[in-house]
Amino acid sequence: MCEAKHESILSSLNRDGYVLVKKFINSKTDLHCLIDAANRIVNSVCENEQITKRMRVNGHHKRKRARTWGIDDFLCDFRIDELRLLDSSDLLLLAKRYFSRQDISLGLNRIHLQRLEYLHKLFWHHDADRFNTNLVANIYLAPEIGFRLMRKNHPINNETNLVSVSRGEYFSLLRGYQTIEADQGDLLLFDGRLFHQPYNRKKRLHLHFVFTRNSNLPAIDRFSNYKFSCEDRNTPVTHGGSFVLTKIRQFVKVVLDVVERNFIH
Ligand SMILES: O=C(O)CCC(=O)C(=O)O
Ligand SMILES: [Fe+2]
Repeated sequence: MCEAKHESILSSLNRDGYVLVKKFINSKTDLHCLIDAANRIVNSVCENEQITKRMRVNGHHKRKRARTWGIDDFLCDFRIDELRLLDSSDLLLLAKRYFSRQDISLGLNRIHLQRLEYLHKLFWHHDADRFNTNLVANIYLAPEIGFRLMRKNHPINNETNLVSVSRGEYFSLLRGYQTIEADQGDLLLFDGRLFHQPYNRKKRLHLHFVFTRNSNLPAIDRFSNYKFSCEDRNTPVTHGGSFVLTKIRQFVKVVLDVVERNFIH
């Protein structure tokens, strides 16, 4: 990607906290290679409908095929030619330039998917508690409409802490958000500090990455099963287990936050 394009992406990102880069994956061949790779992984991970620790599932969707909305560490299953394709996509370079630092790495990598049409709506939340800590990138492999976020200058970005399940409910009536309308091949970059809400109604498939400072890596996603090894994460969990565990962790975090703010001086 040329220097002028990089500059314009970075300047939007610095101004608004997010940018939608149209046709980031411009070549049809590259796009199809990524789509095939993502579908291959989705099919193999979801093949026997058994939930593993790598899968993010939604508890309230009864139809099993609809439950999985994320697959962690998809890069483990990428072939070398597919990895090269991402390597050459300039994403890490953009992240380093955004942070103005060299010690930036890819932390979380996940495929987000939806194989049936229904409402996928998670809670409003931040992925980071300060600006310039996490840069989130989505590469869309299918058209997707609905992801919501607040521009950088929206006051709510500064007034809310990392939001949990219960507190998230209060934000369902928020106004003034941007709705992302992405086509195949587009890239969304946003600062993890922006308040955002995953929201879509149709099928979806995108690659999701979080870039961060090396020193933040173990803490990159407090609510994920990050500490498990790839092998361990492929083992099945009991019905809805990881979902329930996530909720409990989130709940404990809220309680600790409240105690810390009110009782510890
Ligand atoms: O798009 C999704 O389903 C989840 C994305 C997100 O906000 C997150 O994982 O923090
Ligand atoms: Fe998020």
